[in-house]
Amino acid sequence: MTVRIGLIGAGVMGADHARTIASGVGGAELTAVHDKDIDRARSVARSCGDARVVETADELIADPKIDAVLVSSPDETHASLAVACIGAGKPALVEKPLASTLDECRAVISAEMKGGRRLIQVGFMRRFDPGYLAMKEALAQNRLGAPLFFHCVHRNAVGPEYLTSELVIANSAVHEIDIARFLLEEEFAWVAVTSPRASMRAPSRRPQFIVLETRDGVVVDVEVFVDATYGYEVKGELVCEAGAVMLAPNPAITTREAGHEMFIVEPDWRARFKTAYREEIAGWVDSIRSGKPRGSSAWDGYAASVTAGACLEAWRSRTRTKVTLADAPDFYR
Ligand code: ISE
Repeated sequence: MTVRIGLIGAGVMGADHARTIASGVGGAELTAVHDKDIDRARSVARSCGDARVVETADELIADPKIDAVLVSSPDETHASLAVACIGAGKPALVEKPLASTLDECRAVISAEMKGGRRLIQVGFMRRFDPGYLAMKEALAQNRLGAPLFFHCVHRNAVGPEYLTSELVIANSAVHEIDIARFLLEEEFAWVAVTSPRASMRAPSRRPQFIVLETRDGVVVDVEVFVDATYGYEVKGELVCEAGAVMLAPNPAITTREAGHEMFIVEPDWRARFKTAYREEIAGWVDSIRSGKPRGSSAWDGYAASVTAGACLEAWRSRTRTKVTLADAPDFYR
């Protein structure tokens, strides 16, 4: 069975996902595209084979010739589209964050639990990144002892214009929150956030430095700087009792020339996580065909948003803030 995918949102991420599907993800095809900007939908559909352009998101979700929906429209539309997909009984890959508010996250979760089927996967692509998967494998082998620190760096060359100091946390650092939960298989208990002065190149938003503590006492620190200018860079180092494991820079080559050694730093997240995005969509298609959920669930999306919310509170209050998250319902275990 070929999974016929409908794409909602043909902007930066949507167009990239469309290209990934069109360039060959086994067992899937891009069948239809919707975007508020119909010309944008047309150009993405045209550039990716013969996908149809659909006037409205509701029409796309209700279309019997579409088996699954990829949601990459603006953050504030994610929750209502996820609930509509659940209502139509259609699997959906929803770009992160799951929703713009915790109430909206909870509405998605209660709709999914009422429907009795896991249909929502949230777009935390790092869970499919070969580097982070190798880190998880190294931890699972238990040669390094228990983790103590997880040091993270997350830099954009120039982050999207809509990113404010708050969204640097809720839209960017949310990646570190999810991947730390995935690697450590733990929830967070406390968080503190501080900011250096703003970069003169981007005076309207502040870089953020986030220090999270898990319930079992692992410290996760995250530098998020979305105006680093030189390129897109993500670093991660897990320090354990008897060793450490870190993400290796992943350039294909390094060049030595005139006394210098250099390698390319990717321009943005689409290039840096190209393999992860492909594996994420392939994993999603696989989960639809097998019925076994993969990747981040709606509960993971909620947990990441709850933790990001506590980060925002900690930043605004300049105080160490408690992260309050109920235990995951059995439905999500
Ligand atoms: C963007 O939405 C992403 O998801 C990227 O991974 C992140 O680096 C960037 O800062 C976000 O705006």
